[in-house]
Amino acid sequence: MSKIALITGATSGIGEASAILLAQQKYNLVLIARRTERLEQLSQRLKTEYGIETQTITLDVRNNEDVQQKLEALWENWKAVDVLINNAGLSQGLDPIDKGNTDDWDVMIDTNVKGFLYVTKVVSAWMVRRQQGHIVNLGSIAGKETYLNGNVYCATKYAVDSLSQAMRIDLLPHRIKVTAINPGAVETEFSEVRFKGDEERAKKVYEGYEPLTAQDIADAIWYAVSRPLNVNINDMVITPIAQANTSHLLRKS
Ligand code: NDP
Ligand code: 8X3
Repeated sequence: MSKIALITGATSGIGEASAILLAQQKYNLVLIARRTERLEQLSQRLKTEYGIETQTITLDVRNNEDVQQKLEALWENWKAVDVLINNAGLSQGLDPIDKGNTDDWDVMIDTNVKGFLYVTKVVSAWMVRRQQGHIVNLGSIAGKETYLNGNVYCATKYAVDSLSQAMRIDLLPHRIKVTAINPGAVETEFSEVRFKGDEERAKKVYEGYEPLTAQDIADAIWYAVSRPLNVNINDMVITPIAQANTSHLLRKS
């Protein structure tokens, strides 16, 4: 029987690349994000190219009521989720703490921490029922080390780091694996979102070196997911060769 993975933030970047990779591995997929058209296009593509089954859920993970209602509305057979990829997340703004936009702070905290928790609560309960499952959380090197003006985004990813450790403890009696994947610079829509559509500024983030691709991170996720049952990959930090940490990046001038 095919396995099932539920991926949040499947319409772009790391989530989309993970969906494609898991479809290649014949996983049936529950694809979640806010942009319905993109979800439908991806779903059609994966069904046609890889012959898998999919469910799409247009969902803003910040809305706890919707998260509960829309996830619980899935047919029972779709609740046998083997792999949850908690990937939906974003950064908004890059300002010092005294000049930060509090609306941006709310969006980051509500999405990266609260939304991440809302989805985890529902899906981990399904996993506990079956006494099996694997949760993969998208943290960041920003959750290992703070950088200039990263303040609130970094704090949300520190929260993901802490909650990954907490989940590993709480879910230990239920044989549920928890993996935290912590990438450095990956060229996706991340910087365009951070800079609110300013493509020029977003492009500059990746200039002068070769950033990671979403596929590189999907490969790392697949490595963790495809280990034997007795092996759990707890934590991975992955950077481009040009990046030592959040503030040391070697760019060609
Ligand atoms: P993208 O912007 O390319 O993708 C983000 C995804 O999250 C989109 O599919 C978006 O879909 C979804 N999303 C955002 N907000 C919500 C929401 N409220 N509800 C549901 N879905 C939402 O960025 P990445 O692929 O780079 O980012 C994926 C994860 O990886 C994030 O958690 C990010 O913090 C993390 N990360 C990224 C790094 C990078 O350098 N790119 C490095 C380290 C970690 P939609 O807009 O359709 O809802
Ligand atoms: C994304 C990586 O360094 O831009 O989490 O914060 S960074």
